[in-house]
Amino acid sequence: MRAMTPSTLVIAGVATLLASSVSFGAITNSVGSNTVWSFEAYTNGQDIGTIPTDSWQAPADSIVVVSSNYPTPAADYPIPTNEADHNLILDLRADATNLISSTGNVLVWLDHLVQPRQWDQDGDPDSIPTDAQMAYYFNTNGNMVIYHRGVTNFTDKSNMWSVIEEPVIAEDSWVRVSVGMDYGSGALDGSFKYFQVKINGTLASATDAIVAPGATYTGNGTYFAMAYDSVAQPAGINQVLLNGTGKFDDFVVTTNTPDIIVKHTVVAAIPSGATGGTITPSGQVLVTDGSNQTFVVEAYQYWTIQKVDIDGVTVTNTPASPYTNTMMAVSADATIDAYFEADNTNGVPHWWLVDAGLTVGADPDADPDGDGLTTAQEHLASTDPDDAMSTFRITRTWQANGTNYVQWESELIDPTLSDFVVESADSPTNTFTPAGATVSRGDTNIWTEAATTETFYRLKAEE
Ligand SMILES: [Ca+2]
Ligand SMILES: [Ca+2]
Repeated sequence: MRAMTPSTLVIAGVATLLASSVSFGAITNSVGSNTVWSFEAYTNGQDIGTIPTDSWQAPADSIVVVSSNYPTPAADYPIPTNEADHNLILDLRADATNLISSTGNVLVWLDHLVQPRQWDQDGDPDSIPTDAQMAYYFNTNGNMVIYHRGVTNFTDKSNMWSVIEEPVIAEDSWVRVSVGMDYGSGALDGSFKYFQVKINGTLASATDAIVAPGATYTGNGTYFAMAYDSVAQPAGINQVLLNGTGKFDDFVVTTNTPDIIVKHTVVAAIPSGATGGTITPSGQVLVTDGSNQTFVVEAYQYWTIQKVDIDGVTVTNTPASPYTNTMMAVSADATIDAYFEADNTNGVPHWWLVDAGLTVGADPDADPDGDGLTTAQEHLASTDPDDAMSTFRITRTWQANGTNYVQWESELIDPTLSDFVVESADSPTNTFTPAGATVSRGDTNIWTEAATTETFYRLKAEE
């Protein structure tokens, strides 16, 4: 059996112990004991290619156990989503081998998690050992591609690669791959035996796979003929090869059918730049395949839910808050985004009026503090509509070391408004034009530019 996640991780096992493998280690892993590598018992940073009793073979520092939290950012080592306990995973930095003895077992499952790199070379990998029984890799479309013997009409017995159309695995996603090597079922015309592959729990199907061992050829089944002349060899796996680089975890070799729990990631978010409420739960939410997941969107006081999108498609506009959405029978990764809008009068947000000490019903066109600016204008200028001393004006100018400085003050800033614009002119009667880059709103705003001649400045606030 041999599998590949390129740039690639190839996980492979071959029918017989290769002569070359004798020189670098003896088989110490027996399937009879349901061999498991979760890597949780190892030390962070440990090179397991140096532990002879594990039967992992690789150049030094090639197969290193790393913490999912190391190094930062953790995104470099994301935790697999399919299992609960994943503090440590295997970082495969070069080809590695594991020696396994499964001789005498009629059905052997190799169950594992990989974060594959996609094979971006022209054509299929061509370095598959001649005695490999099975191999796989992922192509640039996110499809698994399986190496097996062709059985079309039972006439073509050359090895081939089959693209598995579904499911598609997103780049950088973890995927659970379970390969069942069936050494017990009847050999087809005495030439070869079969295997099945589950991708995140779903059996892979292909035109060149048959519906059952020994069945008449119809195609579009889930049983792939093993590559190589498996019947002529002792039934079993001796070697698993991981080719290329990638992340790998929870490798189990067992005679039991794996208990596969597939989970999907639903990312629940208030998109960047949006504000005004909450979505619960939020962030990356793991949902067991086929189960339901409820999200609650709630607007803050003085805010309204504008819309909720699932996978970029709006599922509701201005629903009452709180709004509850239950994703039914989740079968794939998804996103849910909540957008909010501020309750307002003529564009002046009610939350801003309340923050300013006014009421939700305050007239935006009134000037309660008598500073000459309406409340709507003070909103635009980020000044206090309830304080006559707070108004839109330059508070200080000075010149130093060949630089002109212009300063003004803000408070009660609505973050959705644009930056301030500073305009300049040679004389107050000339046309003012933008003086350069805008100034983001802060408590104290200072504009500078190289002093040339005498210059007049004015401030502008925009929505
Ligand atoms: Ca005013
Ligand atoms: Ca004022």
